[in-house]
Amino acid sequence: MVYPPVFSSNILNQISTMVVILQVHNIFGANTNISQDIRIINGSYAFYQEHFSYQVSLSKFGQHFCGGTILNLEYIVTAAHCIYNNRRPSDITVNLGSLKQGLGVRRKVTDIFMHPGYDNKNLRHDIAILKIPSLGNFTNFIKNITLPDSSPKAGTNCTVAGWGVTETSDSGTLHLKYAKVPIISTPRCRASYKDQLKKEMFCAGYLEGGSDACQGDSGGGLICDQILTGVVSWGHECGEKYYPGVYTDVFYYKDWIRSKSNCLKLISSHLIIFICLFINLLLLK
Ligand code: 4AZ
Repeated sequence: MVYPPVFSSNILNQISTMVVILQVHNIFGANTNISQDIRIINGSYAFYQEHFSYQVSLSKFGQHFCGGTILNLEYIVTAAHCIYNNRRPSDITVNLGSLKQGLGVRRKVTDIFMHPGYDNKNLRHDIAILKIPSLGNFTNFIKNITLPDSSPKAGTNCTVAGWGVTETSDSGTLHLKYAKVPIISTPRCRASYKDQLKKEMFCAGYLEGGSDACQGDSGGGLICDQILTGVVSWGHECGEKYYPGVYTDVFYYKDWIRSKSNCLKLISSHLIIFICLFINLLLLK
């Protein structure tokens, strides 16, 4: 188990979570036939919100459509393909701090930065940044995640989570699910995806098939040792033999992410506006 149980003061919340988990299992029927799974496919229900405090759901008209990860108090990282057909910021709501879809804190997106190189045909540069009104401060349930200092290492054990399609539900899950997936080396993954696997992408999952992200999990983070290492991007089906999930390599985009979401940038742009106003005033005199 990646997330060893810890004792929380919020016992009631945990009990209600457990009740929902039991109910969800009951509604859909717990799947015991793991080898038959083709899609998340062999994941588990998240139990402690604290362990997924970086995870957000993006919704449009109340409907979940993608995942995302909290970068800082004002910025979320997601996949560009999630935003490609949703370009109006105010149509997108970021839902934070809840394992259950539709609950928790909500923020309407105020600005979208899609990677300028994003290509909807081959999903290159599948990364986007969303701006939200400041969260004010972080809590145990809503927290940011760290950006990587190095490229992904094959064999590292990571976690992917989302409300996407599961082995038992084509419409996704109301309660957050997660799966543990190891990073697969590029040569091994290229054997499957050939030149569709570009240098700014990497694979995680199981070549023998099994746990995987799926539709609706896109945009969510692949977290390795508490670091945002990948963004759920694409794959051939879900959980299929020889076809692990493909992720955007966050390290590759670190400078771009920083340039869009860093408060230094904001300070400098405000400074520029201030200097411009000052010069204008001087000229008017
Ligand atoms: C999708 O359609 C999708 N198995 C996301 C992830 C994967 C496949 C498809 C990876 O959004």
